[in-house]
Amino acid sequence: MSFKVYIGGQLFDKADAKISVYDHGLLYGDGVFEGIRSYNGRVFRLKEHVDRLFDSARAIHLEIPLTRDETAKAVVSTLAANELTDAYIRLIVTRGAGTLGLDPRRTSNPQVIIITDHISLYPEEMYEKGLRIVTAGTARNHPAALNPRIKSLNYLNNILAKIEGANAGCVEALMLNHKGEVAECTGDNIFIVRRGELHTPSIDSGILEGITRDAVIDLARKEGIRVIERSMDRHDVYTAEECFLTGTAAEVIPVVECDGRPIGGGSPGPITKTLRKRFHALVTGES
Ligand code: PXG
Repeated sequence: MSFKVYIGGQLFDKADAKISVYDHGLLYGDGVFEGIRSYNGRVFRLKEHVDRLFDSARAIHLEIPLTRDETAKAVVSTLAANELTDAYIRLIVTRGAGTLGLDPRRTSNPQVIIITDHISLYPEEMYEKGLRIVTAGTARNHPAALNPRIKSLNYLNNILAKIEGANAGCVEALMLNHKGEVAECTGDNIFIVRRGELHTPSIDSGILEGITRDAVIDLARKEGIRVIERSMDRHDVYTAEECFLTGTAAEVIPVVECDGRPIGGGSPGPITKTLRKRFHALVTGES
């Protein structure tokens, strides 16, 4: 099945969904994006994703040629046109076509692109048994260089870490910040359980403020679990009772080993399992 792609207000067949090779999104990774999901025909936290997109755009001085409301409506109508109910949505805004030079003032027409497709999930076995991860040697972008709060089209920082993970036989890799503290994984935020409480790196650890992360923090608090956002180091991960990752694609996924050290008992823990269940109920509208 080939889904129609939204570009600048029009729907195109996949084969005809094209933008200029002079687009600075391609030439320089100059643009921003969101990865979003819909469950049972309902887009999860669409407003939060659109708000983060607009914040990312503002931070790189990019004006999105739609209002927030129009952007949200474009996502919903693209899904409807493709008759998708459980989908993965990639919302992209590029700087637009320009000259072969960095200067964004010499570009015009930022492109709004919406791709919708089926979601490709991690195998069920990974949720049952948990992931092994390794620490990448590549540090997360320094916040004073490219702030990790910006979800930009330049993902090379994370891709380099992902390659290191793949070379070690892992689907995810842990990234430290420029101070050597735990930041996040290449496409997921990280949590640990310590003495029955949930700990996760704070935003000023240099991370993307994950929408799944926010939802899981709320769910944990509703369960009566204390949540602490702070700076963390690898000692915290190595000595944790439990560890899990959160992200739009992964949802809540257990981690059972980091850098060859088993975490807790080496299998997914009870708080992780509860939060995964609660998250699933939240996204599918069961609670
Ligand atoms: N950290 C980083 C660096 C991310 O890219 C998250 C955390 C989790 O954020 P959300 O808002 O999704 O809970 C992300 C999001 C992919 C893919 O194809 C990855 C993300 C988003 C969309 C697609 O691997 N990561």
